[in-house]
Amino acid sequence: MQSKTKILLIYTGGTIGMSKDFETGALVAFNFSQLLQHVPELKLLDCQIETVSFETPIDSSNMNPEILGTLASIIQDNYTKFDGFVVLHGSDTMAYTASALSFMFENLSKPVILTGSQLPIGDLRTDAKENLITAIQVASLRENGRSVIQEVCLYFEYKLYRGNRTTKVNAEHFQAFNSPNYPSLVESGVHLKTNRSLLLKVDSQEKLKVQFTLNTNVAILKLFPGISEVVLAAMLSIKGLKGIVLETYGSGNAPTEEWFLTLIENAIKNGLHVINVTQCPAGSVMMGQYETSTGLKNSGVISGKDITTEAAITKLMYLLEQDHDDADFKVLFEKSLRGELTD
Ligand code: ASN
Repeated sequence: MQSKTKILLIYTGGTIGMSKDFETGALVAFNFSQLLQHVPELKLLDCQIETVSFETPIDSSNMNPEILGTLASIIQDNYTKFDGFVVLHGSDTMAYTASALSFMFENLSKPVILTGSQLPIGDLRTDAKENLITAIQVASLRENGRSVIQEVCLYFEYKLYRGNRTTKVNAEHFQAFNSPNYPSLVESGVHLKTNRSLLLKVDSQEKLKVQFTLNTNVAILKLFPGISEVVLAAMLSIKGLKGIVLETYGSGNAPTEEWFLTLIENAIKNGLHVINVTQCPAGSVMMGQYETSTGLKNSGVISGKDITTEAAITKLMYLLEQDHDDADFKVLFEKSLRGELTD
């Protein structure tokens, strides 16, 4: 007889795991060993679930590279024991964590599904139960002895997305996430509909490689009409800065004023990696399409193509921890490592 699929449920914090103290009305983190009692439906699932909780659950606004490293260790330490992982996480920075984990885990052949909710699991109108139950079901999908999903994903409100393609788009709707440049991988309705052609294909012969650290010598700068020379100069001359994500207009456009281009050009000559990402919610950077991006292209600015800002900043933090010369760095950034951009 085939043994049941084993899923490790990791609680990091966030609204999903909080319950209302009916005396004070405040949201408090509940003891996660009682999870099965809170969601009796989990017993109906055809898989074996074990749970582990952060000692101190966090609101995801407090997520940082050190805690990401801890989360990556929990997954790696349990990698051979379990068939899939469901990470309960606050929604605020979930897209960043999903992006970061996708880079930190190379040759992943098991699902790592992040989910959470807008309302606590104990709330009458909660979205937590559906998100949790379906995330576990998706993580349990198997075929020919292998997991169907072999990448880091985010499940929210009836849709499974590639994690590094997501962005949080709404602070109060149950539909809190979107994946503007890549379709959803699974849709949950009466049936779970998997778009197989969209899934990341992995070479199952390759061994899992985990990078536990991320470089924090990075920044994000969003352009706006009126950005001044002193602001740009100050940002680009931050001590120790190794990389910056420049959120530009439209298809990667920026001012053509001489001071602007000279500052960018000199920063790149001095070894700074400058990534061009569009501030539009969807679409791609195409440097050279307009005169307003030709200067950036000629200066050696790296194209983020259709990557999200969340994936761009975490990819930058990931690659900066490795030893690449400038040319290799640009090539690696501009190609898809985990399906985060369209080549
Ligand atoms: N502030 C919460 C968090 O990100 C929001 C949520 O989970 N819905 O931890």
